[in-house]
Amino acid sequence: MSYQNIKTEVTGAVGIATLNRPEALNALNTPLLNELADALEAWDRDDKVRCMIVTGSDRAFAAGADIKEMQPKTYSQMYRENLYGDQFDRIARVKKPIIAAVAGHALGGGCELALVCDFIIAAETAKFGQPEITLGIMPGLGGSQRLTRIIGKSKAMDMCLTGRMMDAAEAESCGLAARVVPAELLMDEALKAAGKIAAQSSPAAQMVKEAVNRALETSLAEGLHFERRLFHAMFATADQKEGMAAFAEKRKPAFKGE
Ligand code: CO8
Repeated sequence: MSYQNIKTEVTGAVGIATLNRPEALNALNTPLLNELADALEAWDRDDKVRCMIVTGSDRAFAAGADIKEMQPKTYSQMYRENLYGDQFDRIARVKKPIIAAVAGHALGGGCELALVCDFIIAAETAKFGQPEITLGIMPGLGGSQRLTRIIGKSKAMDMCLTGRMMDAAEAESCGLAARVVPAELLMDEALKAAGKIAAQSSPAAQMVKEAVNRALETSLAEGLHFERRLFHAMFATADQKEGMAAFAEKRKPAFKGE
């Protein structure tokens, strides 16, 4: 598949999608988001890929949704086209784990793209923000919802109301970023984490993703019930037999994703 706005490669069992609109600091426009959703969905269907990374450049993960594309739109166009919304929904439905490897600016839709991935590994240079308010608008791709569930009301209000940026250290301390690493090690660390995930049972990794995401959507009692049902279901997989047999036999498991 050849793309114009992203670069893709598969290393081992890890699919890497690199946003590639350097002239616009990877601003997310419709063609880029279509390509990204297409690529991630294709890897979701491909048994050879078991984990994915979305990344940008040293300067910007993504400096937001494309302001120039949005500027002339009317209410009715935004509503009818659901601009960017369909692609974000498609990405949110990807079942395999996705790591966001973030360096530089992750602003507005860029921060929201990192949030729709499963966890964020940030370079020390990363800067997160929801500056929509400074454009006379508000977040529209999860910045008032996913962000609030992750960093809490007070910090989400601060980010969304003032439009200020958060550095990598603050992002890690409030749980937005899972880890912070030196910029030059960002892809090494992301690949190491992705490789580790890809080496596990693929059904187990996908069910973990589903269960953790469910925690953001439901009550504790419902979430615990859902987790328990998935846990029981794992005993129908060959990978559960293999993982536990390997432990008992003091050897490495060879998971087949079955
Ligand atoms: N959209 C379009 N173009 C952009 C964007 C963007 N979000 N960000 C940067 N660019 C372009 C600039 O226009 C510039 O292009 P040109 O050279 O043609 O003028 C080029 O990228 C480089 O940018 P700068 O010269 O500004 O680079 P600096 O290093 O000086 O500044 C910043 C970097 C601070 C990141 C600055 O570019 C900036 O403030 N960008 C905008 C950040 C922003 O406001 N992001 C939020 C956008 S709104 C949004 O994301 C809403 C999402 C919800 C959509 C909901 C739909 C349902």
